[in-house]
Amino acid sequence: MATYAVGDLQGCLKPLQCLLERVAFDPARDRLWLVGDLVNRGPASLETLRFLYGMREALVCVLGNHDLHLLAAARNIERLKRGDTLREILEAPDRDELLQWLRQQKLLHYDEQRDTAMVHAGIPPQWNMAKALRRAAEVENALRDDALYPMFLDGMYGNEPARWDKELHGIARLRVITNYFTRMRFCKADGTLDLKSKEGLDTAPAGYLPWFSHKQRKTRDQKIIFGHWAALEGHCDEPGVFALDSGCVWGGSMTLMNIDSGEYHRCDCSEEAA
Ligand SMILES: [Mn+2]
Repeated sequence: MATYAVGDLQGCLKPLQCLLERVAFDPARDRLWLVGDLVNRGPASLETLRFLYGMREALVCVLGNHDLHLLAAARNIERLKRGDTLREILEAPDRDELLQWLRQQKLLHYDEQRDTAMVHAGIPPQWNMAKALRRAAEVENALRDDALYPMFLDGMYGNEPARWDKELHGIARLRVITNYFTRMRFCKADGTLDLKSKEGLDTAPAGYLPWFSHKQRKTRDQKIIFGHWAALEGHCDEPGVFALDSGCVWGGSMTLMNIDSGEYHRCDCSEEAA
């Protein structure tokens, strides 16, 4: 049995299949961790979601910003933006089954045995793992709760509040938690977010650092696997922090990592560029 993690799929199925073939992945034996952003922008979002659903017993999955956007667009089609490639999912006969599965996924996964976490964007420097898991559970609970679900999806958009405060409540509280786990790149040591800069490390606004670079980061003793930040091109110099988004949908490559051996595999995505 082997356990792998793969970077953002964004509706690119062929490179995923290329990687799974490369390592002779067997869903009855092996496990695949997904860093989220399973869909959108790429050419085959519906096919990708169906493929994953078919092997769901072998998966560990955390949600990305594009996955949450899909769930919100399923409630309100007006949420679809130019460049989204989600309509095929919303019009599919099996959409409810697929979206119901997606809705059950986590924001943060922590494997105690390996002392390894997986999250789409990152974990803010001021939270230790136990705290991060409790905060993630608040949003996971809202996603699963029929009464909270519409309130959450309608209210999750926006960049404020820019910083966590334990006194926050309601949708503002859920929004900042969601922004940390699914959208963060740069922040301050106290967790103040900048959600505008999306490029490489040299584009940090004054006073901000990549979330993983803060010296006092409370998760620095754990391994963390993340995606979301294509401009890093799959590289991160921070020990124990593994950036898996290598920009497949932008014509880069898709990255698969064997979590236990640290071995990397890449499949080219040039044909998948949207
Ligand atoms: Mn993302």
